Amino acid sequence: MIKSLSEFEQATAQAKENPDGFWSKVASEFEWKSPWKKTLDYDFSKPEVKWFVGGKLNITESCLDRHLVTQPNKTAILFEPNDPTEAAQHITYKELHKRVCQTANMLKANDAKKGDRICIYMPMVPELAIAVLACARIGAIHSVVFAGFSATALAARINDASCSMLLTADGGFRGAKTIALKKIADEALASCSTVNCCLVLQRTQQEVQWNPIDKWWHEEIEKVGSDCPATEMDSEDPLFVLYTSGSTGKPKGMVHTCGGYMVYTAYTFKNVFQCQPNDVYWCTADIGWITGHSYIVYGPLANGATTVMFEGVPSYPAFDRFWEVCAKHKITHFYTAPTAIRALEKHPTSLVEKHDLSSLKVLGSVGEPINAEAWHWYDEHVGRHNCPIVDTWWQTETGGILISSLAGVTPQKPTFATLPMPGVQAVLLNNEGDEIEGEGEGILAIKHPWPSIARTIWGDHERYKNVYFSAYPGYYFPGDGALRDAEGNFRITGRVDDVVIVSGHNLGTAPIENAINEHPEVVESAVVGFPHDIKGNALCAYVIVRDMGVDSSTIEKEIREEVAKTIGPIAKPDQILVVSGLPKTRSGKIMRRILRKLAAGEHDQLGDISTLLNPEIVEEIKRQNS
Ligand code: 7RM
Repeated sequence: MIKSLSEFEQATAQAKENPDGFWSKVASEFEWKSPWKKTLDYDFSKPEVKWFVGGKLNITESCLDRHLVTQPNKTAILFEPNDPTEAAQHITYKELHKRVCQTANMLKANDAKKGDRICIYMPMVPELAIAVLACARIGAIHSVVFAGFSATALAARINDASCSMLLTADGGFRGAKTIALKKIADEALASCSTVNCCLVLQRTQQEVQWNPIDKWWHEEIEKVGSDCPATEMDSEDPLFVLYTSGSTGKPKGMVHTCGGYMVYTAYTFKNVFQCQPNDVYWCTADIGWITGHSYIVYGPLANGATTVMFEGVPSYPAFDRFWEVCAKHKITHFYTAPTAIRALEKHPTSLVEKHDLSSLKVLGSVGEPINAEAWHWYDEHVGRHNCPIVDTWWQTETGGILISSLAGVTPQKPTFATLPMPGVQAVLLNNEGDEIEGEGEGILAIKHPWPSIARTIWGDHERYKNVYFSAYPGYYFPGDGALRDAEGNFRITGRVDDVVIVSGHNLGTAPIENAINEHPEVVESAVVGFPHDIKGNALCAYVIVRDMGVDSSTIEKEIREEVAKTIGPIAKPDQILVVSGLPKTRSGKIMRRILRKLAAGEHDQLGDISTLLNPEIVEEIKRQNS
């Protein structure tokens, strides 16, 4: 573990000078069945990336087996149910190992084989993490689909990867609601011909329809033993596919491989969060997202940490649920998204203050740029100015954190993700693709591969090349803009695809949103372009205000003044709509594609909005717009 700024600087220098030597040393801390012959083979022009070439392993041996010897009775997974009156579960490493092996045997007994794709559509219960690890145990490629997705979205993902099996549950609890997962799965499977077995976990005990390919999890698991040797995998065999939305409608199945993913997620977990042996680490994401894969399951378990799985939502039974759980389990590390912080920030601080949060040592943020107000609220009310905040920038495609401070070790700076991890060569490019030196603003790009970079898009290597390696040859292009201060700290400014040309001026919507968010009444905003007869495009700002009862014409005027002052009069929005919410993906990202259509008046061309967190907000905006 990196323990000081000078150790960090040393690691960064070593990794830059000799990446192979650096990562080879890191990788030697894990369980390998046989060593690799070459540390790295890559060519960004193809593109092709291979790490730990020829190495053989099974990731579950590093996540489970090796801890059996050293800490069998330590809690591996601490499960906190949706219903606060239901008992929490403490699953030790020994128990987890046993349940993973048993589940792996259940998959095998139902014909699952190495290389098969298995879709997992489950609520946030321990069996979800166990299923993921069971797939890894037998070398089946898991494809977890977030349990909030619709039947159409689920079917598209199952078909894209030709999954042969589906793991699901009768239903799931989410706040005051229950979600009929089996019913949605049935609807999806009606158009999925490759699936020949559906294993159903009982969670809600609700009634379900039964089809010939369905089997009850609890019956199947009874039939098998708990001895399951780990299948030998090549370092570059796929570990999983995870879908992420693209700029077109078709989701991209990002493929991650065994060796590099293990090494990098474990390395970044250890150094970013600085977990100590008795700490209790809680990442509030869902395992349906990359954050859950890397920093609920694989990263923490590879480090022998205690990782919390939370089934519920921040608002149930009340808006203090996060803080109640922190106090209950004496959480030391709390990792969440800015969207959650902003939602909670709207409620009285007494909801935070009434809980004893003195166990907290480190706070984390992920998913979008964290605005200054949310950062300070988090720091003051949750961290009580006593917890370093790690603002971690990364993507589904990157597998692990690329830019972040190391908690309490490297300096933090509000709204800045700060410095790249050792081994990550982040650069800023101008529009011509030349590197910008020193302080500046531009397009973020990465020069050299890190071990957990996605290797391809499932079934579409050409798209992988076009999206990530073609715009700026020789670099990985993540699609985000950034600025860098004199100390080399990066601040991610937002997606660079969100650029609008107004009267011939290229305007990034992210800085305009930042300016609008400076208004004390504004909680969150989204700016999009829409066609305009004279300007080509004009700007529409959707804003959420603290108090919906306020006089909106005053706010509109003040917002225009603020934007004119910080960016220039050209960036003043033509239209400002005060709304009660913004259409968001289930992981909290604003769906600008939908806002653009709404601003353009194309109300009937919104496409599939069923994957939204809050589809009802679309109706509200439509009404306001007409
Ligand atoms: C981990 C995750 C990736 C996109 C990425 C950014 C944005 C994520 C931050 C951030 C600013 C951050 N994967 N993003 N983290 N922007 N600061 N700390 O979210 O594939 O779902 O999204 O999210 O735009 O490209 S993701």
